[in-house]
Amino acid sequence: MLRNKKLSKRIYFNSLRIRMIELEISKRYHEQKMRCPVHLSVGQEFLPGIIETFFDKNDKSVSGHRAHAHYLSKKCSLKKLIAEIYGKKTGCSGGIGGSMHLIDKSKGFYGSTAIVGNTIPIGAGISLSMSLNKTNKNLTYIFLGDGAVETGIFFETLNFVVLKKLPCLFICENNSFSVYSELRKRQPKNRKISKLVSSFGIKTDSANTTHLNDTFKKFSKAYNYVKKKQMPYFVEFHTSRKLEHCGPNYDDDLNYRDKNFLNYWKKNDPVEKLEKTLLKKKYLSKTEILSFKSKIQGEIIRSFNYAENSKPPKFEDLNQNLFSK
Ligand SMILES: Cc1ncc(C[n+]2csc(CCOP(=O)(O)OP(=O)(O)O)c2C)c(N)n1
Repeated sequence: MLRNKKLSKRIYFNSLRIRMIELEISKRYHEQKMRCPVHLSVGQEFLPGIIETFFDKNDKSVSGHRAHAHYLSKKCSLKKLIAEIYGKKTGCSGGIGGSMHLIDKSKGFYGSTAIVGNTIPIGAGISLSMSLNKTNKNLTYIFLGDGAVETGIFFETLNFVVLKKLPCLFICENNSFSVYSELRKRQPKNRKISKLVSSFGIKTDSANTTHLNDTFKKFSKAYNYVKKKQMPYFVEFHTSRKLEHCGPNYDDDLNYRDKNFLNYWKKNDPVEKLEKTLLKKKYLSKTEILSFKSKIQGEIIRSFNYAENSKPPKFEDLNQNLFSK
């Protein structure tokens, strides 16, 4: 990836954009105009930044509570995302879903929900319909966290997709925590999620998102495999969130995360690392970074203005979209 100047710059732009959007939500959250809980992806932007570059509108995605970056990786509208968080009718779910219930079927984003693990079987169902309809070679991304691996439906779905040979790509963002509980307190020591999954007879891989080239390579390999062979694949990406589990604040002072863990991710922040690498390689100049930032900031301001100036849904709108079409 880092040998390709244009591609690396695009991934940097995408990741920076997600970070700036999430930080703006965090900054404005205290105004109390966004009245839904928000699970922000600050620290976890690099992978969705890569995924955007593989965009195919006929591929589908499903996600969970921390879905802003996944929605944006499918090129869905930023204005509609912000309006949704503001509870406005112009939002991507008509303003009655909020941050955890995003959807834009026109771009292949088939929804996120708040119940951990809930969309995993939905993703398998979408892949099953792709396989039955013998549509062009497409795939479904199933985004999940390390916590969702502990749900029963995850294992039922793995069995099903292996049995039916379905084109789904599981993207497990392992940030080592489910709310305040560390992985090693929830699962046996030395267990690797990717190894556990491979015992189902599904191809798996893992990468640490601070290793930029390796992350790109592993994602690209998995994507091409599912597209070509129309078989499932699971990749575990190690990552880390910078903010609290839910909300706009930093909560490192609570000490539920080990100092060494936090320092490691502070020093190895993938977006900052990518920026430094691109500057060193002279793929990017400081002036270009400033121009990226001002372009993104302009889009962010327009999107927040759009949300603020939009109307809320009417009471009768609650009865809309109760059934899927
Ligand atoms: C079935 C269910 N159990 C518990 C919760 C409460 N809950 C919300 S997010 C979360 C943690 C999920 O962790 P993970 O899947 O690793 O995602 P992350 O928040 O780390 O991105 C939990 C337990 C829930 N929403 N649904």
